[in-house]
Order: sequence, then structure tokens, then C-alpha cells
Amino acid sequence: MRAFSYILLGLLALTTIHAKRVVYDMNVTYIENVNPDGLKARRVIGINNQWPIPPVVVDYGDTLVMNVHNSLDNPTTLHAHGQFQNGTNWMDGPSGVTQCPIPPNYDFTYEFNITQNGTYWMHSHYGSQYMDGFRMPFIINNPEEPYKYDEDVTITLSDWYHDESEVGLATFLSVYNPTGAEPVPQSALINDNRNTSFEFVPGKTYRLRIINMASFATFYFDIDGHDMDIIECDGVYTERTTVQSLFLTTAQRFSVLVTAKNSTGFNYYMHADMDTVMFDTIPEDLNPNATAPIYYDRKHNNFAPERHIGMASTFDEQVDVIPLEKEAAAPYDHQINLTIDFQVTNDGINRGMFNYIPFIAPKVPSLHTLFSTGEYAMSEEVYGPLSRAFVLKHNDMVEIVLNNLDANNHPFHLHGHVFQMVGRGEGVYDGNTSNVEWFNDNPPRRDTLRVADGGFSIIRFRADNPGVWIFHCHIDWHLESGLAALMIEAPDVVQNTMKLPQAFMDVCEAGNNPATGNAAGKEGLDLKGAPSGIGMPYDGFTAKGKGAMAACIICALIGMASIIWYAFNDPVNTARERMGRPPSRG
Ligand SMILES: [Cu+2]
Repeated sequence: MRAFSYILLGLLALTTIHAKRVVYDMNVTYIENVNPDGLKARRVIGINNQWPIPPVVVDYGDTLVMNVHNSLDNPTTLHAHGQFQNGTNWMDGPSGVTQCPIPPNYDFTYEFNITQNGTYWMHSHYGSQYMDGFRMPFIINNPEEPYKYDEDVTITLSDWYHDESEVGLATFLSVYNPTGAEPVPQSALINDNRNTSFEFVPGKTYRLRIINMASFATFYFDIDGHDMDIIECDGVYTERTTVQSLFLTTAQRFSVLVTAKNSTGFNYYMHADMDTVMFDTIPEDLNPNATAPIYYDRKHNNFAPERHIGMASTFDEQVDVIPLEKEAAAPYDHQINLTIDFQVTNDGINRGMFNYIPFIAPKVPSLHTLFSTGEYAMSEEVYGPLSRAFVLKHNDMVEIVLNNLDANNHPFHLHGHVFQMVGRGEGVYDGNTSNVEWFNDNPPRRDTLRVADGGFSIIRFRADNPGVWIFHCHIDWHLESGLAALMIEAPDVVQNTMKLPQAFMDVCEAGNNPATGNAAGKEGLDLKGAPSGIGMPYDGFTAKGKGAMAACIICALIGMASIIWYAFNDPVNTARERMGRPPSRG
């Protein structure tokens, strides 16, 4: 009996540890005159009149409740980056994908169970709002932490713009920007500041949780005089791997353990450098590098010699990330080929696209379409011509081949999953395995990867999370321009086992958005009114037309050649020269 009571008590204790409800009330507000780089004050989006927005912190097993009130004059949503949301797909947040946006002056609650450990972040998934500051760390503490450390420190890296993102978007997505040059940030920030500092106590071990919350820039990260042991990558524990430096694309995270020196004789600098290769231009007054002192002793100013590695980093996210829990690459059941490219589409705008179709969100959020269209939900067509929808069978192993034809790296993020990074190579993947570097034994698993310019990456994930998950470039400019696709997992399972909460129907109605039907808000496959028609310019020339064009080009070339010949063999001046007169200026 006594043993039984102890077990009962133990169980009770467990339930109290693991079933806590953590409630955050979040009033999303504009805040005027915020000046994180000391160069220009501007309006930002904060929560409860606070910016930087404090981290959301929970324990594994908790239920997180976020009561959002939208005090902006625009709609909004909130996305918890890296959360699987298994069974709660509607809580994922991307506007037009899983939900209608929250209209101004409206209350909306996000609630979900915490089933993962590690380092995450949250951000608006409506338009380009997160560039304006609506983003914050999201830390999940593990009561059974496999690694030992003394202190937990969160470090955010971000790029900062002096203009609001609407201004940047207007110039970026414009017919006057045919090359698709992205606005270049004005500053690099550590913990949303240029004056951040840290303190180390001799002998202590620190867990640094590094989060790239930038909207564009990849960051290189290193600390003078200190190596770092990677222990976590995007919420996945890794083998303890020592590196001198790291890079993180936007949305990527690492936890590293750093053991402090035994002496306080020196202080050290932490370096976070933006990858300037990504920028089309580098303004003269841009300092792409942020530094933050780590003080062992604030009373002196002896800084250790620099070991600033920055962009010379040899860190390799495919090699240096070794999941602690081993998982071999699984053979795939279903393959998706995605070509990444940027081209001027028939509306005159340079857009990022998968397979030459830009993503433009449908009128009805795709998850609502899934719930409300019966058998049509199994067809890709019903989600709309510009939704890039792929319907996946429950529990299939899905392989995505990403061929990057663009001259820049791109960070791709899959909602609702971590994926295996099974292969990479240069050029275009043609199924010929000879040019692929495979990682079959225990490939890195994470939720965001960098696909190299002019190269390819191959990732795999199990379609074991029924619902609608967006897969997109996490450079916010590129998501806005169309570099996204939808993974529609097991619509039949969703319809048979889940029910969309009423609050998600209500929020559509409150914003005057249709809540049911296909991408156009209609029945069946009548898609008139859904976003459509944007794509590569029509190549309408006939063979005859192309022949005429070729003839024109040849005529023009002959014309130009005769002008050049005439210029070099100027008959008038040759004659004047022969007569000993100066050349004519006519
Ligand atoms: Cu991109």
C-alpha cells in the first residue's frame, strides 16, 4: 500500500512537472522611436510595448497558451518556428496557409503542447512583419538535459533596416528592379543592439543558444580565444563537436558549450559577421560586422589578441552536425524536384520561384480548403494554380531535390518537420549518383538548410504529420517574392481524425476572408478568382517569327560592322592627312 502511494505521489509529481499551462498575454503594438544601432530611430513592432521582445520560455511537456491582441493597423499572425504542431496544424501560423490573419483590434489564442526540446524562435508569418521587429527567442528547457552546463545564455543575431519593410518591399518587388536586388541592411545586431556585452566567470561552462533572427543575412560567428562545442542544432541534440566558428542562415539555431578560461587577465570579443557575398552592393558606411565584449573583469580593458575568423570560417553544416540519436538515411517513396530560380515574370517583377511558378497565397487558407472540399482535397489543383501544392501520402518518405540555379545561397525551411540532409553536389542533380556527396549513415537533421549557389541539396522527411506545411526560403524578401511551396500531407487522415477549431473559422469571418472552399473560395474545381496567371513570359514566337528575328539580328550586326569599318578607315580624314591638313572635327 505504501509503495502504491509512493507511485501515486510520484505520478502526481510527474504530472505537475509535465503538464503546466504557461500563459502569455501578448498585445502586439507599434513602438515609436526605437534606435537599436544608435544611427536612426524608427517605428518597430513589439509586444506589450516592449522591444526587443522578451523570450518565450517553457519546459518540455508544458502547454503553451498565447493570447494575442492585435493593436496594429494591419492583420498579423504568429508562428513558432521549428514546432512540429503534430495534431495542431492550425496553430502553425502562416497566413493564407493554415489560417486567416488576425485582423486589427481582434483577440486570438494560440495553444499547443510542447513536445520538443531546444532552441527556437517565434515570428510574425504575415507579410514582411518580422523584419520590423515582430520576432523573439523561444526556449524549451529539457528537465532531462543530456549535457551539463552552469549557465544558459541566449544570443540573437539580426540584420537591421532603417526603413520599414513596406518601403523595402515597394522597391524590391517593382518593375524598376529587374535584377531583383534586395535591400541591403544598415546594421548587424547582437541581442538587437550594438552595445551588448556578456560576462564569463572563470571555470564555468556556458550554453550559448545562438539564434539567427535576421530577415536576409547569414551570420558567421566566433569568439576570440574560445572554441565552441556544438550540442544542439535546430532543436536536435548533436554529438559534442568542437569548432572554432559557425555560420547560421536566417532561422537557423545552434547551442554551443563554451568553457570559460581560468584567469580574468583578459577580456574577449565575440564576433558576428554578416555574409556580404549575399549583398548586391555594400554601402560604404555599412559595418557588416557586430562585436560584443565578453568580460572576465569589467575593471580592466585588456582584450586578448584577436582570432576573428568571420567569413574565413571552414564550418560545414553538412559535416560538423552529427545527430546524437543516430538515424540512417531512409530510402524514399516519393520524390519532388524543385528548381530554384529568379526571373522576371510576365508582370514585370523579378520573382523567386520553384519550377518557374511563384507562390502567391490563395484566397482561402489551404488548411481550410483541405477541411472543406471533401474528396477534392486529395487533388493538387484545388489548392490553386499558384500554391505549388504537393499532396503526400501518409508516412511516405519524401525526398526533395533542390536545384539552385541562382547565384546566391538560399536558406530553406520546412514547417512541421526536421529533415535529413542526405546529399549535396555542384551543378544540377540529374539522378546520376556520380556527382553526389551522400551522407547516408547519420545525416544532419534540422529544420532549415543552406542550399549553395549553383549547386543542389537533397533532403528527406517522413510524411508523418498530417496537415499543410509550407516549405520556403527564409530570406523574407524571397518568401514575399514567391519562393515557397506547400506540402499537403495525408489530407484523408486530417479529414478523418481532426476538426478545425471554431476560432479559426471566426477569425476568417472577422477579417472578411472566406473560410471554406477551394483556393478561390468556391466549390469543386471552379478556381476563377484565385491568384493565377503570374509566371514566365509567354514565348509566343512561331518558327517564321524566330527566323525573321534572326535575320534582323544578322542585318544589325552587318550594319554595325560597316560603321566600325568606316570609322577605322575614315576616307575623308585619310585624304586630309595625305594633303597634310589636320583631321576634320565633323
Ligand atoms: Cu532565398
